[in-house]
Amino acid sequence: MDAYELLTRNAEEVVTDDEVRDLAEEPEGKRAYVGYEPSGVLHLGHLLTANKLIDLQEAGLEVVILLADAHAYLNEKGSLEEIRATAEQMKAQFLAYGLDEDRTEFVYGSTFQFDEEYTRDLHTLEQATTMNRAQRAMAEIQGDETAKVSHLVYPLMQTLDIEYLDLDLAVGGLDQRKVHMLAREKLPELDYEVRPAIHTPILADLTTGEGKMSSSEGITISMEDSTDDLEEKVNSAYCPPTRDPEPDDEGNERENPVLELFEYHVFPRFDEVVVERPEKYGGDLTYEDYEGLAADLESGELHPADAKGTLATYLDELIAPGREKLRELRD
Ligand code: IYR
Repeated sequence: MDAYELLTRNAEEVVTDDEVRDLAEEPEGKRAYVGYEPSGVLHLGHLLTANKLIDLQEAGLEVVILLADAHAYLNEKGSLEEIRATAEQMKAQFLAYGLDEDRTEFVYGSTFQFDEEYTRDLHTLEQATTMNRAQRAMAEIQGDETAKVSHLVYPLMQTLDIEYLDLDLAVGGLDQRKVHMLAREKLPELDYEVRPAIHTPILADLTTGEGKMSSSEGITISMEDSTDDLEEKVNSAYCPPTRDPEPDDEGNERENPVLELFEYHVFPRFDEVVVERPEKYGGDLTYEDYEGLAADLESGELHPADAKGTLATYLDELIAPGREKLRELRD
């Protein structure tokens, strides 16, 4: 797979395609980042962007993970000390998940975001941005609760991070896109360069296939799940034999979350997927890509129950090292 393909595969949006093509021409030594508000346990949402970081490392880029402690503080996730303790656990899980230790730099936001120059630039950005604009940038991240000044400062700081970490590429879930658009618009006003961004999709809720999978509502899969938890959760997933389910009775759009997990979590990390079946049910099935598996689910060759069992096995393999690490840290 060439560098451009590694950078863009499974991305929902690339801003702009020309800029990312330029970057893919000479990826060695270029710096890409994702920022995360620290939380003690990684879940599939974190791992989706981590998969992209692993792609980028394979393409030759250096990766910066911003442990966004000051951002989590603005978002009232605890005291800075508490937030930093959970960030250390997060770091260990990312490495256990498969990021290349030699090419991953972890940076605490608070190590540069309280510096005088950063603060001065932040105030300049505050002058240059309307409250409405900042609120809109934050809406996807924070939902309806953007009533505090801290919620308006947050996207402005995220904008400045791109400059202060000396980056060539910003990566994030689609929920970060409005902040990245704000950055594209505002950084030039401070005489800073615009950088491209790559956005990963937001996956659907596991049990309904509607809306988005999130850690606060519905079922999410995390580094804490045991093999049994995983089996139970995946077995309860919505999995009609199609990639394009009909909307529900109220007209809500639906996805097939089992197929999404194969596409965005399993196939990017494994060369092949084997569905184990007894001979009397046709024997094992082997897939080298997502398309083959999705087509067999649609034709009826692959039964949803077998797809789910296989998905649980592969997810278990992906999270096992992080689960082990968490256990060690807690003992
Ligand atoms: N807004 C992110 C956290 C975050 C991301 C970046 I990229 C930053 O520079 C700072 C914070 C979230 O929603 O988790």
